[in-house]
Amino acid sequence: MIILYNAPRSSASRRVRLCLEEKGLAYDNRIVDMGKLEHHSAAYLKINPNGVVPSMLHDGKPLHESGTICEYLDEICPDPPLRPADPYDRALMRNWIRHIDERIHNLIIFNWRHSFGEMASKWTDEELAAKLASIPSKERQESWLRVARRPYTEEERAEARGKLVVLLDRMEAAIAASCWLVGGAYSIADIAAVPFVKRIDEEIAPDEVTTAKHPHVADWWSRIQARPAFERANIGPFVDPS
Ligand SMILES: N[C@@H](CCC(=O)N[C@@H](CS)C(=O)NCC(=O)O)C(=O)O
Repeated sequence: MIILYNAPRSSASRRVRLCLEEKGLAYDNRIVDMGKLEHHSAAYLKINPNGVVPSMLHDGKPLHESGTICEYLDEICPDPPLRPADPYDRALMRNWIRHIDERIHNLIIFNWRHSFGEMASKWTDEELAAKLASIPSKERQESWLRVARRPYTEEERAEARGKLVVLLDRMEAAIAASCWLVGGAYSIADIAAVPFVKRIDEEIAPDEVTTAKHPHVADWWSRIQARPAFERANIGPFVDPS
């Protein structure tokens, strides 16, 4: 039995939902209320010591890190395959996941203000200190401190936006050569990129995922969104319509 602890708008959660839906695996969808900071609760930290979503329980065994979870799912349920058969291509797939995890994911933290800005700005200093104390990583303590007290400046946001667009440049070259990111077939590398392309396309730099700017990425994005699993994985809007 699979239990997925996740949040609807979390990029890392979206990856795992996509993977589960591609595989047609049934799962118990447990929503973690990030607005209430449930992911920093003592009970949740027992499942995921990093205090982030998603986490998965498979037959009672906990697993965290969305890229790791997707690879695990592909191992326990190999059909349809979501990893290239060729070892070299499989290594390239892992490098895409690593690149996005290490260089791209932290760039969208400047947009936490949409989800958490109003709430966090109302915390008293004592409340903020108590909340920071329950966050396991220094890096994420800093992220919450920023959203509560020092919102990202327009210059910082512009810098992050620029770096996100570089992801599209890298993807453009890969997709031009192979149709998908790696090895000529849809894989966990593509799944890893989906939530970030969604964010770029929807709110960060919509004119970049276009035939004019990144034609191969734009075509890839249409093909991704046409997949039945995309619909089922609930990759909805990140920002509420105003
Ligand atoms: N590398 C982790 C990243 C997980 C992560 O950062 N999750 C975000 C949501 S996409 C989160 O829980 N943020 C809330 C926080 O850090 O307090 C993964 O891929 O699972």
